[in-house]
Amino acid sequence: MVKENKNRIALVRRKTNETNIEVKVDLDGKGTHSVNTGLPFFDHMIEQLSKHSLIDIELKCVGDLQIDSHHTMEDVGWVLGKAINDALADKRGIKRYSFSYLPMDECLTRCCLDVSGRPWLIWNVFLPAVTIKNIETEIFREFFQSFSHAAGFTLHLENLYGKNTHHIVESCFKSLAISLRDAILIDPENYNNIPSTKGTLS
Ligand SMILES: [Mn+2]
Repeated sequence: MVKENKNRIALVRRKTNETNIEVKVDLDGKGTHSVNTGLPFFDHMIEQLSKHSLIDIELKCVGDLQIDSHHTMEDVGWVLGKAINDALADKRGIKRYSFSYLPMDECLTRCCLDVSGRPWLIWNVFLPAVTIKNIETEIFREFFQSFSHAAGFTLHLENLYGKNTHHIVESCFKSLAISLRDAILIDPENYNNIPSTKGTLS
């Protein structure tokens, strides 16, 4: 009964002079993924997002990595966010709100998410200005910025404490994944309604 919603699947392609990206998502997947951006650490993060949100993600990006990782990560964020937004369609029946606290060894990160159609990013995550395998840590904010805007998410990410840069970054992706899994679930008590008094979340 709940599954009367049509398949929540989307395919988005985007080609510019800087990146050529194709992404397919299935919101009702099993967390399977195939990710190739040319940036292994970034692939590892997108794989975490898939694994823990249960969103199947097939993603291929050929970007201008000879310049740096900025365009690739920003544009992947945009296209992935757009695909999730497309797959959500009118957002009928979803829970909409969720949050999670994600511990990773010494580190704790909180994600609060509203699948609102009102893009906003709060990024209270302070990363050492280092690089992880050719990725300057400041670029992770750009990923979450473009992702939240294209997805139409009000996304608040805050690292409460942590020392290890890899853990801090990974905890952001994982806490987003856990929140996302919950927020996009079809609520069996409310499966035919759009969860807004306004009547729209687009
Ligand atoms: Mn890791």
